[in-house]
Amino acid sequence: MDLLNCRVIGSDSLTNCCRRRIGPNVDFSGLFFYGRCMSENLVPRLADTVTPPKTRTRSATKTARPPLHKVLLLNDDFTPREFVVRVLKAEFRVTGDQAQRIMITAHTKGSCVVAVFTKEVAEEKATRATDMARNEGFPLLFATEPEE
Ligand code: TYC
Repeated sequence: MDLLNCRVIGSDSLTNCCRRRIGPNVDFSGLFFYGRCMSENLVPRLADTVTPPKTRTRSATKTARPPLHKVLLLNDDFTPREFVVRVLKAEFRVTGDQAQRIMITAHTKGSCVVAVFTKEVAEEKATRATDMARNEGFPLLFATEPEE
């Protein structure tokens, strides 16, 4: 008998059924068997008793990602280009090349997406970068908006 390998599933009434059919000296307390008939030569083997793992749908297990927000750099006519580059490097950890390209894009197009973060991080970075400019008396502005 390969009882101890059987998976614990089912109900008390099935236990009683096993005990009755297999014999009174066999203690099955705590073991519940899956199936209809439990006479000794019909005791299920491991392969028969293992319940297949529940297949979950993708939507049930998927963890929702937090909505992302863009940080935008807005152009103005007064902030020096070098200062914009310095703020970008300091607050957004971009390279000099990347900062230069972001700055030129905002300068020519009016605005540029700097990076994308969770809402709180995007707002904090935009505020810190804008504050850096205010502290130096420049009107440079960073804004945030939800990503589509
Ligand atoms: N337009 C500014 C100038 O010519 C430079 C600048 C670039 C300012 C990008 C803001 O987001 C900006 N001095």
